[in-house]
Amino acid sequence: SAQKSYLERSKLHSNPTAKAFLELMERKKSNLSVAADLTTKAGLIELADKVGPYICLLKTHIDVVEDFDQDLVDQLTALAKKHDFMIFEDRKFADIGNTVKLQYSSGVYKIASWSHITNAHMVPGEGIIQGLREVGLPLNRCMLLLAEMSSAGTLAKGDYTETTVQMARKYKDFVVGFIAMKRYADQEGDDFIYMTPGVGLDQTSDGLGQQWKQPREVVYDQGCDVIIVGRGIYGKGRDPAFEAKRYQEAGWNAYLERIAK
Ligand code: UP6
Repeated sequence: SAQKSYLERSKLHSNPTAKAFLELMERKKSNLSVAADLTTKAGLIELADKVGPYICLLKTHIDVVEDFDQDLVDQLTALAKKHDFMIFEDRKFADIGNTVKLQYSSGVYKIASWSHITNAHMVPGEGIIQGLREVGLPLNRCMLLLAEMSSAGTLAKGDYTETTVQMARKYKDFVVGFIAMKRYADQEGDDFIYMTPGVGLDQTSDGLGQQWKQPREVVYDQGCDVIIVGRGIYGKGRDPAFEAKRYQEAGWNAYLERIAK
């Protein structure tokens, strides 16, 4: 499906949220997700409003926000409507099925109530998908599996990555894609959405293991669908709206080039 347009893919997708997401990407001409890793509510809302016009997906780490409250969720939800983007809480669940059910539905953050997409590690085995699916499927949510990571020395590779892909195939109604560094070979009926973090136009590493690649390498060479960009957009001295536009163009042009291959 690397050669198909997001719109063509949306028409065939069985998960309603993935379908709506692919449509949104095409409508907005954006395959950019901003990783909004800010620690205050005001900062997060301000960033979401500034980059909103350029993104398809706002990626949050809600547990780093010091003054989290329900009003933050309400405001993010309103901004998602205003600017036409979806929300992805990058929770990286990693526990047994019963525990992740509680972490996803309950507690301070009630992630399932507001986040269209979330994700999980496969370390615990397939029970983690079953648990999240029980909560998320009735709410029309969907999830990604972390098949690979962007960081140096990651253990998510080889057999681990392969088994993760097989598990996604088994729960296709809820698992709609991967956090991955490259697109994997399609099997009959596959249409996974590939989202790739570790993207930056100006720098290649952060001194803490993060490795940044160019948008074109990710989307054109590796065939991934969504570029996830954090500090390249909101980092010190940067103008987030200006940078978001720059990454939106880079990501979209690489996609147009890819489907024209
Ligand atoms: N992230 C990665 N690599 C992964 C998975 N997730 O960097 O393999 C997440 C980080 C951060 C964002 O948790 O929120 O993507 C990357 O931000 P950056 O562009 O500022 O490095």
